[in-house]
Amino acid sequence: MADQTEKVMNKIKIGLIISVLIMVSLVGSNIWFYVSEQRWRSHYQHVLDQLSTAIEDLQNVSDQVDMLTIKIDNLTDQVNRLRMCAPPMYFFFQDPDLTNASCLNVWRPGFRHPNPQNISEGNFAYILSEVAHLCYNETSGSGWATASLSQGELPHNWGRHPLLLGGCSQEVSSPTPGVTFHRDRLPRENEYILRSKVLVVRREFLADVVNGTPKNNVGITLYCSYRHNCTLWSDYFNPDYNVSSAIYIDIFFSSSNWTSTVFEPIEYRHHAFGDPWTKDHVIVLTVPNQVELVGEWREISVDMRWVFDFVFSYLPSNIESITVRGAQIYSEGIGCLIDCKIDYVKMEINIES
Ligand SMILES: [Ca+2]
Repeated sequence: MADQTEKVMNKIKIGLIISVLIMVSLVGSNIWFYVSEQRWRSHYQHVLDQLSTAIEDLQNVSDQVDMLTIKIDNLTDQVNRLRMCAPPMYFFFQDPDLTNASCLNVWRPGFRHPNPQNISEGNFAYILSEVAHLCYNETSGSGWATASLSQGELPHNWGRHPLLLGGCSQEVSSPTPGVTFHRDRLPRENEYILRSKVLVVRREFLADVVNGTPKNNVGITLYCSYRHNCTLWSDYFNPDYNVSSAIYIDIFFSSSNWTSTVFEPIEYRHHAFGDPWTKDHVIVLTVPNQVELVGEWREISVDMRWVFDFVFSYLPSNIESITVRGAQIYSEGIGCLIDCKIDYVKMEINIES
């Protein structure tokens, strides 16, 4: 009987020990879970705090960006207003009376022909006795050729000569890489005048032209870079001719073509995208009352407002300004000889207009 009782007691003891062990395990597990959860909660809260702080910082930055944007807009308005009120800038030529005979000085001579093997004899471009002498003798009929005197910066790295002048008047002007004219802020009518004095010495037929007729011009080219879509400037010195980087404004003082018996005047008015060599804009206009006769000095007067109105009417509307950077006076022809003299080329301001 005692043995049985002892056995029962032992079972009860074992049962109690197992129960105690289970209870201890459960309590230990709960404590571990509790501690883990507290740790996780603490970490989670820390991350949340960090994210909240980052969001606040970003919001502050965003507010500052908004304020800076408003300030930039205000400053832009002020700059635009100042531009509208600023005295106009004009460009002027160095040595407008063509007094400097040295080709190393202001006006630099140059010759151009698309087929170098056809460059003929008898071409010249120089200054003598304060007069420019310009002649091209295009004997091949194979391409337009030019004899010129240039100053300023020419496109495609063709030449960086003594700079044009810029300022409110010739007297207070100084060398500048360019003077900008905006489509909506052009000189007024009769305010800014190009004047020159020109003599056509000779025109002679020399060669037939395939799919054309012999032609010749005397005039001035204004080389310009341009700005489009408000911010982008043309890549003026890019040597790649497939990139449109410049605008040539060709103002002809005299233009004629060969009719098989005589030279007849032509009145050019056109725009081309891409001249024979490049993809640049070429805008061509002949002055009213152009020089037609050979052997007679003529004074030329051209209102630059008329020129710029013409230029911007032909350019795409996203080109809002042009910058005059270089110039050449020249005689050019195809299939003929064109010999001329130019006494002066100057820009005048009429402040009474
Ligand atoms: Ca002169």
